[in-house]
Amino acid sequence: MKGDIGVIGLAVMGQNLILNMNDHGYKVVAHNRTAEKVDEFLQGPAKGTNIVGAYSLQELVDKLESPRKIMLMVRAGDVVDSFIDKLVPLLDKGDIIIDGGNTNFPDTNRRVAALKEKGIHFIGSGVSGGEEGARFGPSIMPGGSPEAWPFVKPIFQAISAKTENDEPCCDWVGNDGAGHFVKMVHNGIEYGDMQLITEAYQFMKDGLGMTHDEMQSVFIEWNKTELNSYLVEITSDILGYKDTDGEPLVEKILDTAGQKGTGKWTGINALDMGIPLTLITESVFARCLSSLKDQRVEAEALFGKKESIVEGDKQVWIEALRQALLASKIISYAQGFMLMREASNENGWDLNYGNVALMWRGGCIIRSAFLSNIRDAYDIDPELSFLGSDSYFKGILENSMSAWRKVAAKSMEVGIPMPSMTSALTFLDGYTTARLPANLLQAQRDYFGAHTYERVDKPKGEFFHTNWTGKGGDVSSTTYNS
Ligand code: NBP
Repeated sequence: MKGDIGVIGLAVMGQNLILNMNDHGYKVVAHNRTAEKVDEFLQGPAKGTNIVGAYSLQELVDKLESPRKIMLMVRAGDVVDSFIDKLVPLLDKGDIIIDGGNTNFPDTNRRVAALKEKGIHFIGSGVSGGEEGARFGPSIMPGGSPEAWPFVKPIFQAISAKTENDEPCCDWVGNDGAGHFVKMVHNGIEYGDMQLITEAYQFMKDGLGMTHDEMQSVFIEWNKTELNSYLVEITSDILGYKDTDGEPLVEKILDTAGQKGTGKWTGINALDMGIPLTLITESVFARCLSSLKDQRVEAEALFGKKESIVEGDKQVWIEALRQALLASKIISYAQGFMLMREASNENGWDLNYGNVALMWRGGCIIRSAFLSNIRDAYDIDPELSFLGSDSYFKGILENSMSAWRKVAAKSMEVGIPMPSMTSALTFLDGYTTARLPANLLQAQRDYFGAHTYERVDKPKGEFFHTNWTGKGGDVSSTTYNS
């Protein structure tokens, strides 16, 4: 009997996905560049299963049922192109290559188009959930050649995470690089969620002087509220974890955050598309700032250490912080969905935002109860342009406003950096202001560069230039927007 699917790449993700597929009754053929890893896998975790090995790409291709489905779980970038180049001469028309790595979506756009010319279908799929997700049910976000989806769907939906209603956290996202785009936004949102939690931690630790056990209890309680999520849950575990000397391990970890690029890509795309994705972008910059450790140590010595004491009833502050965190999180998701909407319009992907929320509901790092409410919001209005306008989320934003402002103001007053919570509030203030000071900005542009402006008392699209000093000419610049 031939194999149902081949997987190339036997590192943590590949091995665990294969074992997951095997558990669901699929016969998997496993290959890896370094052949010894195939043997190690077959004699180790795969021992006693139906998984078979292939020591060359030809052997892999020969062992697969038609149309062949070959999933790459290798390092993103050139390695994926190199495997595609080697596979194509061995494949038949109608065969399917799947890239399950963290690929930047323009690469997927390019690969779908290039392989289409050769009659090969290509799927670029986000896979989230790390090692445990891959093994027992990840969130899977596939996009690419739609003709390939019916062949891959049963396998992917079987191995994916399920919601409490047993719905698979995997569905077709859209054409071309849509799957990898949605995975990129997922990762950007993950950056935002993590940064917000760290800001709450710093406020509690430095501002309120709380112990780690106290903070752990707060996160345990928060996890019983609308903030219920995987990241809040693991934060409570981390805060309670003691090193061998009985002290909290988290305080012994160097405060410089790493990043692998997906948050940065999300920010770059937001700038390219003109979407104010402020919270995620601030979260990426917060990681960049954290990495300037030596400079920060010098600067603290130069400026003096801040005494960031927050006075007042601790319980009142903790509840205010919870509300600020929840409201900021709504803004982060609202901005992320604005970005997806713009990308969907620009690329003709026709994204289903309720389905995206459903795919993130289980298996992935940002899984949370909250995503069910997002799904409901898009069920009510599939074209919702701002998540905060949905009645459920609008209610939370309004109820949290006073506490959110207090936390933001206090953090500024005592010098606790909270870039994401404060920028989220500033965004909402801007978004809900019908008249912003951009009129003055347009006047400045026209003053120094004859960039022209539109008038509130004239039809849109009519442009005016004023000779502000009486010295300039009357020639205006062209009125394009980049
Ligand atoms: P890695 O990203 O560490 O990749 C390891 C695999 O890539 C091995 O099979 C390795 O082969 C192969 N490889 C490398 Br590295 N360089 C190669 C080359 N020049 N030619 C051929 N093969 C090469 O594995 P991973 O952490 O399992 O992740 C796989 C993909 O899934 C990545 O794109 C990753 O970003 C993504 N992802 C990872 C996670 C996670 O939590 N780790 C979560 C979600 C998505 P070798 O054994 O011969 O060196």
